[in-house]
Parts: sequence; C-alpha cells; structure tokens
Amino acid sequence: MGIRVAIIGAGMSGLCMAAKLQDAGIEDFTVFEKADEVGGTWRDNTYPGLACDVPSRYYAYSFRPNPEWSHMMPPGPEVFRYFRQFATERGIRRHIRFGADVTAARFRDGKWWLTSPAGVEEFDVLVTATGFLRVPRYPDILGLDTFTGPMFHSSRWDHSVSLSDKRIGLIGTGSTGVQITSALGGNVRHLKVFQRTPQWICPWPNLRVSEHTKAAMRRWTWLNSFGYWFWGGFVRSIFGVAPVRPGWQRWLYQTQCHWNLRLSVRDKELKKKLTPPDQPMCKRMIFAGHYYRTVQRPDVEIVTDPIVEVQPRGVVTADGTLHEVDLLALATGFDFHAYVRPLTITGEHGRTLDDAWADGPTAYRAVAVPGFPNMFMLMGPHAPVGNNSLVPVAEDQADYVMWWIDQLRSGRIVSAAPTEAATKQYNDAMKAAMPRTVWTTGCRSWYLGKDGLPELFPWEASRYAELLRSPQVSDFDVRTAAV
Ligand code: N01
Repeated sequence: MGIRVAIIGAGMSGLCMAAKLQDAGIEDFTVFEKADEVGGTWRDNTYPGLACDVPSRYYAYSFRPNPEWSHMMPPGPEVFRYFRQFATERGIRRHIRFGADVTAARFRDGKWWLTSPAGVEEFDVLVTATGFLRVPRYPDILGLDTFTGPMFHSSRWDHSVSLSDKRIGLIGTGSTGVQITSALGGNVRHLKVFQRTPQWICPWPNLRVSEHTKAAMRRWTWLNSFGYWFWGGFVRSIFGVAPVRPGWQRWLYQTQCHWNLRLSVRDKELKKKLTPPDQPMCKRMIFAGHYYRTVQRPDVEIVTDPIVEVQPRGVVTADGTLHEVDLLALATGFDFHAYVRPLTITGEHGRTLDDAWADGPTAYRAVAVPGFPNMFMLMGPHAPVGNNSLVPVAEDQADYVMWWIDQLRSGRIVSAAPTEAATKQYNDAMKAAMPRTVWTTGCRSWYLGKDGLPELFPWEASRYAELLRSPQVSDFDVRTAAV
C-alpha cells in the first residue's frame, strides 16, 4: 500500500527520518521546513564559540560517518555543514518545502490534514521533528526594551555588529553563556558576564584532529566506525548513567568539577562567586576547556549582584551600580516545553495537543500520544536528552516510527495510537524513578516541568534504545481495515 508521510522540520531528526524513509523505498514524503535551509538548531545558532559538547564521532549518524571533523568536539559551523551536505548527497532536498510553516495539523477520516502556505494537504502519517531548544526565552527584566545598543538572543546573533570595539554585557552562564564568554574574552573591549547562578564546569580540552588522522579516517572507514563505537560506549556507559543513578560515574563527574574549580581559580572571592549552590549535573552539565581562565582575565568581569533593571545605557544591579555596556547578549536559554507549539495539532474527537498536555507534556516512550493516531514525535517529552548524544536517539526513534510505518504499509493496520493506560503506566514509572536522578537534587533548570519534575528519561540512555527496539503492540489502540 502506498503511504504518504509528512515530516515537520528539517533539522538533525527530520533529516534522519527522511533518510530512513528513503532506505525503506518510500519516496512519497514531504519535509516541511519553515526556514530557508536545513540544520535546525545548527542553522539558528551561530554565536561566537558555538560548539557541540558531544564527541564528534558520536554526533553523526551511524550510517554516515564524517572523517572531516576538525576537533574532538565539533565546532557549530562544521555540524551545520555536515547536515547540509547530508541533505544534498542523500537527495532529501527535493522532498523539502522551504519557507513552509505548518500552522495546523488535524486528524480527520483516518488522515492527517496539514495547513501550510501552500494550502491544506493530506497525509497518512505525521512525524514532528521540530526540536526542543528552538523557542528563545527572553528574560523578564524591567526596562529591557529601553536599551539603546544592539541587543539579541544568543540564537539570533547579529553578525553585522562588530564586537572587538565594544563593551559587552552577557546575561546567562549556561552552556551557551560559557561558550560565548570563552570566545569573547580577550577579543572585545570589555566583557561583563551577568551570572544569576554559577554552574559547574567539567574540564574538557577540545583537542584538534590532526590532518594525518583525518587522512586515515578517509582511507579506512572502519576507523570512523570504531570512533563511533568507542565514543558511543563512553557516552552511554558514563554520561548516560551518571545523572540517573548514584555510582562511580556520578562521583567521577562531580569530583572532576570540584577539582576543576579548586585548581583553576586562585582568587578566593572569585572562587566563591563561581561555586554553585547545587550538585554537579543537577543542571545540564557544561563542558569547557578554558572558561575559568577566561573569567580571570582583566578585561572580563563576573557580576553576581542580581539584575534590577536595564536602562538605555546598561544594566543596573541590586547594589545600585549602572554597568554601562554597548551591546547586550542574552544567553538566557529556551522554552524547553514548547515542543511542536505554536503549531496546533488536533487529534481524534477534536482534542488538541494543548488539551492533552494541560498538566504538562507527556508521551508514550517520547514518540506517541494517545488520541493522536499515526502521529509520531522525534524528541518528544521525556526523551533522553539529558544523558546522551541526540543523534543516536533520533535514529532509534526514527527506526521505531519505521516499524509502525511498515505495519501501516503492509495494510495489516490502518491506524495506531498508544492507549491511555499504557501511556499512564509508562509515565508513572518514570515519575517514580525520578528521585534517583541528580536532576531532582534541588536546582533551577530548564529540565524541570510544571510539576517540578524533570521532563527527561530517568533511566540509562541504553535502556531507552532497548525500549524502542521492542515495540509493544498491546500498548497500542490498533485499528484494522475491517473495523
Ligand atoms: O540556556 P540555559 P543555554 N536574569 O537555560 C540565565 C544546549 N546547548 O542556552 O541558572 C539573569 O542552560 C540562567 O540563570 P539560572 C544544552 O543542552 C548545547 O545556555 O536560571 N539570568 C542561566 O545561567 C544546554 O543546556 C550546546 O539562574 C537569567 C542562563 O540564563 C541548553 O542548550 C551548546 C535570566 C540560561 O541557561 C540550554 O543552554 C549550547 C534572568 N532573567 C547549548 N533568565 C552544545 O554544545 C535566565 N538566566 C550541544
């Protein structure tokens, strides 16, 4: 049976899904992308110092190794290039409709009806691949809009503005703020970093890959596969475990963070300012090689007095100081809980995803929602985004979706959606497991949902892959043509 698939989003996950469809011989699919290029987060984020903090060999599709990575952890522009090249060489671009913002998707008469600038179109299966750190979060600071200099969010960096001659104010010290600080320190007139809460930093020198190594990787592809296997094992067995259960892996990371601060910062006052009040890994772990060195430069200052307001010339802190700056960069994170929104998705009986998620976003194994037949999400709620590379997660999810697409294609079934009971049972089990995770040890982080619990997968990263490899049909409300 022919099947028409709609994928929303041409980022890392959407491209992965497209490739899996092609591998299965399905060419009747459309990727809706509201921007004018593929790449998702790697297209939108271009801030100075942008890099991926996952080992490069493991931040690539398992089926498309990249011998060209220049560093152990790849710079952002290289990751962007990798996904652009992938879309081109796999012939996915002809399936992508750029500038196509899908505003509504509705399930009616057994089909998904998508509304985009091209009108309303009908599909058998809907796959959302809209990413989860996509909607910038602007800080709610009094007078922010009165600032007269250039001001932008880290994911909307304005490269037309010169930096070297400017006094820059940077708000936020998460992964993004730390990377920007490390890149700007010493390259701008002055940098003031407004830190609300210090974060632990795991020391990770980002070693360059030599030309000899690249040549060897090009010549012997098994070397790349070995790198994927090695780094995958490393990430899954250490980083994949450390946050979710106490043990030597957690001890290792936490000890590294404590010693990094202790050994890298001499000045007692500054050390105090940089000492987080919470446990390492409670917030998303930050990996950085020379952040502490940068903040000890004379032209870099960490401001810890709380921000009271922004005035036309700068930032006023609680001690009454006006910190004059020429440019304000907001590294204040993203709305993690948006998922597909503002797109309106309406399932059976006119029930929208917003209705289904009134108490917070939930899903069955992070990929499907009761009442939304033949709709699958990549990187949906509670995906293992806090303890794994997202690329293998997307691959596992896309394989899972393909399993259901095969059932539909064979004609054995006409629709499938997880049952309320199975979804509840799965989410209850996750809730019960959360207290063992480091994410619940008392910190403010983007991981936390409305109920104060992390919207993450509370078990080892490898367990998630196992779950997806064994679809449980009995957990689904499956309809056949005869019904
Ligand atoms: O955002 P964040 P991010 N006044 O939410 C502060 C991924 N990522 O963009 O800690 C003052 O972590 C806020 O303070 P506090 C990665 O998964 C990956 O840095 O809430 N400050 C915090 O310091 C990461 O976790 C890579 O007290 C305010 C910061 O802004 C995720 O993206 C690279 C404020 C926000 O930190 C998000 O990281 C970069 C206010 N009103 C990012 N509001 C890779 O390498 C917020 N803050 C793959």
